[in-house]
Amino acid sequence: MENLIRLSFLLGVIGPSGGTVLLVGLPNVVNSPENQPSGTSVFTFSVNSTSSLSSGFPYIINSSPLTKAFKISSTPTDYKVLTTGSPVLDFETTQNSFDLQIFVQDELGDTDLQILTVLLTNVNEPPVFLDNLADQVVMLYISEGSSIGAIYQIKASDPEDSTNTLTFSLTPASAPFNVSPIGAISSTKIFDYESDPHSYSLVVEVKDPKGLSVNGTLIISITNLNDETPYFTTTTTTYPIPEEQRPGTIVANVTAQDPDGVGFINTLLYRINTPTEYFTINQLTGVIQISMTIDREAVPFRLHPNIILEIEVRDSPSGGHSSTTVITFIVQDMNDNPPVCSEYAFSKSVPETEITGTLIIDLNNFCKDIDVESPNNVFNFSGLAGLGSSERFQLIPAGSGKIVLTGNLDFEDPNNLAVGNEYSLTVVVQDVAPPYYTNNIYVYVKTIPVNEFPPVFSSPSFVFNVSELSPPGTKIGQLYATDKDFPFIGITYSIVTGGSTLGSTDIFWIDPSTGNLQLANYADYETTPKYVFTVQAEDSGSLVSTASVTVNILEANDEEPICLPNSYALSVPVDQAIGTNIQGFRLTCTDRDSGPRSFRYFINSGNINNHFAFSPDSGSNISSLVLARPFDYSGGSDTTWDYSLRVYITDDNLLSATARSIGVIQTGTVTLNIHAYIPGLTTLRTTTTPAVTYVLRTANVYSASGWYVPFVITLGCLLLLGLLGYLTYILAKYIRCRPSPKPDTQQLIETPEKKKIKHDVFWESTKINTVFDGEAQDPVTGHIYEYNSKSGARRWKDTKQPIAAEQTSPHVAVTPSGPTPRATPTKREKTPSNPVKADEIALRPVTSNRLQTPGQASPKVESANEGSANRSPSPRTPPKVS
Ligand SMILES: *[C@@H]1O[C@H](CO)[C@@H](O)[C@H](O)[C@H]1NC(C)=O
Ligand SMILES: *[C@@H]1O[C@H](CO)[C@@H](O)[C@H](O)[C@H]1NC(C)=O
Ligand SMILES: CC(=O)N[C@H]1CO[C@H](CO)[C@@H](O)[C@@H]1O
Repeated sequence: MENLIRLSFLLGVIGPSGGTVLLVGLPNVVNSPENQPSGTSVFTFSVNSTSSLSSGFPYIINSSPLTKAFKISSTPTDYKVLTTGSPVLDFETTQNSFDLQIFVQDELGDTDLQILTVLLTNVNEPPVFLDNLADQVVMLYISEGSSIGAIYQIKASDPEDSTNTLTFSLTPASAPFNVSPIGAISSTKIFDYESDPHSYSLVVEVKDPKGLSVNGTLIISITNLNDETPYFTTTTTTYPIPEEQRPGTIVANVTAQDPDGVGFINTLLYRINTPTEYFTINQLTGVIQISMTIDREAVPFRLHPNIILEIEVRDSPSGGHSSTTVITFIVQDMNDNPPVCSEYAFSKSVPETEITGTLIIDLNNFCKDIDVESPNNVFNFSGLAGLGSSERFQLIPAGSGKIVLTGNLDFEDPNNLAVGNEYSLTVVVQDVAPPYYTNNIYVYVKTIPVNEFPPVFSSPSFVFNVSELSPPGTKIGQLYATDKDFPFIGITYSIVTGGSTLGSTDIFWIDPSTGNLQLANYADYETTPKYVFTVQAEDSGSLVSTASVTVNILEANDEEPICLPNSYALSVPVDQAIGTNIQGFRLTCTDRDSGPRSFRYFINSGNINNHFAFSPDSGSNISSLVLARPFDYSGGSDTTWDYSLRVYITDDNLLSATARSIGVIQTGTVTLNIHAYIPGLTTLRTTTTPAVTYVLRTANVYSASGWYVPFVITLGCLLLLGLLGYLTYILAKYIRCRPSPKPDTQQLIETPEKKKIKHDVFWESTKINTVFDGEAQDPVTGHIYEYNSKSGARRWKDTKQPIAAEQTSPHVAVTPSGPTPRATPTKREKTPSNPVKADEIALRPVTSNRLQTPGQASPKVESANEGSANRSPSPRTPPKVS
């Protein structure tokens, strides 16, 4: 709608005008200075109108040249042409004249149009910068140390005339810069970044000839150069550090500075020049850390605990400046090692006699602490304990490792028995510095028994009795010795042969362990009735004591009576008087261990009708055989002519009855053969008793293979039968008319064979030794005669020359005629002093004994008989024929 109105207004202007709107006061030309800012009033005018103006009017509808540098604003009273400031109208650069067509229209459509010419007027302007100073602060950087000289060229000109000379000045004037007339700024000194201001702010003033000026700001910064050597700021050069620090532990801060300034702080680089594996340094911060645990006790720190490092700081990774310093780490000892002992268990043996104050063991010799410095390497001992140890062992001085005996270990002390012979001690070895490491040490003290006392016999002398009958092995007694030593470790007994009893150990044996004294052999009282010897008791430690031992050998009846003759043949006439000695027979007994009065005689068997007895029957070593009861053959009481007596001789006569029952009785035995005969009867008795020896001799007068042998034997037998018949006849006749016995006048032996030998066709050579084995007294003459108990042969005895008679007595050879070479008288006479012959030995037991009636016993004869018994048991003289 409004546009339609405006269009119509325009049409009206162009058409007929006759309206009431007028622009008042608009000159044709108006001057306006150049370069006016926006809103500057150029011209004021008013409008005369009867009606209201249309909105937006008055209005610059056109300008020449076209510009928007002007506008119209209204006030309550008038209207003003103002500069818009855009564009700024500059005299030197824009058109200087502008025609403004100002149009106004009211609501009635009335319009007016006028032209206002604006002429720009020139105004003097200050110079302008042609460089960056024109619109900003210019930053300039110059390195420190740069040489003096131009640093900047100002470019400025005067807008009115570029040829105008401008003047330049700098403020503040104190700044070490100046500006030349042509605008060249120069430094007036060599800058040191470290000592001078790092920047300068300069105001550059440029004046034109008319005095207008323009200011520009110039900031000059001095740039730092790496021209300085860094230096260490750390003043500490010695660092004591504990040993055994863990890797990573910070042990030192090395700091350095670079005079080049703050801007270069991060470029300082640290390093350790000395080769080391124990430290590292942070190359940026200079912090030194442990990289490997250091053991003060190890080589080389044990001897050289100082570690010297050269530290270098450099202000550039490459090149640049560097300096070094030396720091020293002193590795300090820590108590990181306990006391260590080579052993923790010790065994010591101590004699029981060890005296108080003896050092048992010094544990210091076995323990050490490898820590280097005191007190880390100092330790002590304490807490000595153990059963029974308090009274006996102490650490002296206290705390030391010296265990000293302070009590007694005597085994013989009963108080010590409770503990035994070994003490178990514990000791604690401990550091004296924290953390107080400890270790237990065990000391076993074994008490060794000492042989202090010799064995002592229960008695200084011992007397034992032992029977000589006791067999080897018989215990004689016990020797007992004691030893005060404890523990008792055995006594060895032995016989120390002493004095005159050499060889006693052959008889005795002592059990080395028990002291039992035993027989090792038979002891013979008859040889040695008493032994005295020394016995020794020896303990295991060779301490010895002795005792005297007397062993009495008790005589025992171990020998049997030996009686001679022990076998005999006797003859007794039937009319022998009672109580008389039979044929003078007697037994002579000896006993090596029994006295002469200890014999008892009794006849054990064969004593039929008790005809015989021994007198005395006890109490003598000689007893005679006597006739106890008379013979009575005629009355028929006796029928036996031959008696065989077994005689026992015991040696217990002196013993009591009880002793006999328990004692040992030895018995000898004698066998007697007794023949009773009728006196006066001559007989030839061929017996086998030892009294007669038959020697049967045959001569080789015929050949066994001859034809005549059977004939001769038959003939011989017939002749022998005839002879026997004749002899029987003779005997019968003789007995029948026998005269009364007259032993002292009759020859009792005849040799009836003499008449017959001429008929013999063979030789029988018989040698008979007539032995007079008995003696008797002729009741008529009182003379003693000898008789043969077997044959009854008798002879008078020559009591004055008994030995000579016996020695010279020839054999009685009752032989047939013929050669008997052995019985020649010449040979006998040549050897009177040595009559013993082989064929006579058998006769000896008989011939060497004679019975003797008790009343006629003559010591002289006895001794003579005994003395000659061995030398000359000679045969008796041939019987005397009276
Ligand atoms: C070294 O410096 C670091 C950091 O500044 C600090 O934590 C440390 O305690 C210092 N160490 C020594 C030993 O000075
Ligand atoms: C017999 O005993 C006596 C002492 O009574 C003695 O002198 C004599 O020698 C003894 N005879 C024999 C053979 O022992
Ligand atoms: C136009 C202008 O600001 N001029 C100033 C330039 O600097 C000098 C010195 O500082 C002043 O004195 C001027 O007024």
